[in-house]
Amino acid sequence: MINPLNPQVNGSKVPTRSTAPTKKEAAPPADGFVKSAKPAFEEGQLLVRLREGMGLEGGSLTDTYGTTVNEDLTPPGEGPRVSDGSKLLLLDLKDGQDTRAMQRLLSLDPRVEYAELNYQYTLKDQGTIPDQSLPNDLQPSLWGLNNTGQNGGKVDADIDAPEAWALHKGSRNGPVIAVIDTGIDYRHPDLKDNMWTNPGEIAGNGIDDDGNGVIDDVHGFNAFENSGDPMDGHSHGTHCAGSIAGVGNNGQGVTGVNQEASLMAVKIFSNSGSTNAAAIVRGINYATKMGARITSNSWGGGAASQAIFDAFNTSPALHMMAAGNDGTDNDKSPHYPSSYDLPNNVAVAASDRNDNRAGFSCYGDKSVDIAAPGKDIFSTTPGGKYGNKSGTSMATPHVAGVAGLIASMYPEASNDDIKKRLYDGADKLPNWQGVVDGGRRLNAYGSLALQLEAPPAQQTPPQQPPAQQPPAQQPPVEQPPAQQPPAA
Ligand SMILES: [Ca+2]
Ligand SMILES: [Ca+2]
Ligand SMILES: [Ca+2]
Ligand SMILES: [Ca+2]
Repeated sequence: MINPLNPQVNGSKVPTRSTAPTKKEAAPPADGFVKSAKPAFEEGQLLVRLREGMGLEGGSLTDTYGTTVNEDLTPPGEGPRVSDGSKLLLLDLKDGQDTRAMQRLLSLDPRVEYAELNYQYTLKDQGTIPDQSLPNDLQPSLWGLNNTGQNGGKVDADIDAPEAWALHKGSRNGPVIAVIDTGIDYRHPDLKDNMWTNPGEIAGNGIDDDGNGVIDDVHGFNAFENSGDPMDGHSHGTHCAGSIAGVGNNGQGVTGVNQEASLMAVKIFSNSGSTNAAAIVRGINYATKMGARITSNSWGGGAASQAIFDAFNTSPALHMMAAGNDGTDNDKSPHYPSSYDLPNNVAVAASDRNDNRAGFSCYGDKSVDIAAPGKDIFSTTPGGKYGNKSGTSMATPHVAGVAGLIASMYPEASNDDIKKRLYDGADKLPNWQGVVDGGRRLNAYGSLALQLEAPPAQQTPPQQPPAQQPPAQQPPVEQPPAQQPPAA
């Protein structure tokens, strides 16, 4: 379905209210409105606004130029411009009159306020949002994915998920996204198809089939109880999981940032929401061992822990971390783990449906990397249910979701590549300047569409090397056949 609030038009030269007339070239118009280089127009027609006091019918112009009034298009209303015969007329030109030449001629006529071409506009079939890319469960409560101003929100205060889905919707064969939290209700009808399944584990046989130290770890790990069952008895982790990858387009509930994905449940908290550093490290280590590419960490506070730092630092994954809900400046009072100076973490603040900082959200020009929707977020909860939650906990899964989309669409992307896409593809918003680094608010489409600079080309001389050049020094080492590690 076409979204009527984001029409694609071309040819508009009219300054909008947000781009008041200036001498400067108008800034690129807001989302969706693109101006083509050579706008098309209706041949043989002009739109002419008469100066005040001219005849209602534009008859004097007809006398001068032989044009005829096709239609009176004077906008209705009380404005000063519509009083006293200041008419906007659609004029038909005489056969043989050149439209552009007549437009210039009429523009110079003292009776005419302006004369312009009758530009053509096309409501594209949403080149960036094909119909089939809009899942049937993109419901209005999901303002963070697509904000058309519903419920008092601001149009486009969102991550442009529909536009992103035109490029990539996620994949169940894609990167593993670990939700390091209170577990996931892996039986939730809007999550179960997007759960990671441990390929080496046979469910329910009481045997650690893949020898990873955990019995029957089919969809993840309960690091708190050290068991193979990460069922969520709390709700926080299930809610985060739905924002990352609630099953999209299945006719029920919600869609996540990823319509399809591979979600690993790593339960580090008890059902009452407590844990310790050891359980956290245990959980991170499991995610590392089992190949998580992205982790989502909607938790924090308390003491800095070198052990937790080291667990993250050792992991090759990219870790999204909530900035915290104390409403304070993390540059001044660090919040862990998001304030750890790691090469592979991203600290996330929470925005609201008007693109403002949620009042509870921690911030930090240097220590928080990006903002994302985190207030009044609708998502999955245990027992096949749904509900709203607010927090940087809810913002972080949006970033983890986009990181997952990036890693799925660009399987070779390094952590630095993913971070660059997240940061450079984000919306840079004035009211986030000085609040988070770069004033960034997550944009999924921008992150997927970003053109990364190609690596610098090898400066190889085109000529053949001189004949006398000695052969390249190769260590005369016989390469033994690679040792296959014994199957674990
Ligand atoms: Ca949008
Ligand atoms: Ca196992
Ligand atoms: Ca088993
Ligand atoms: Ca769904």
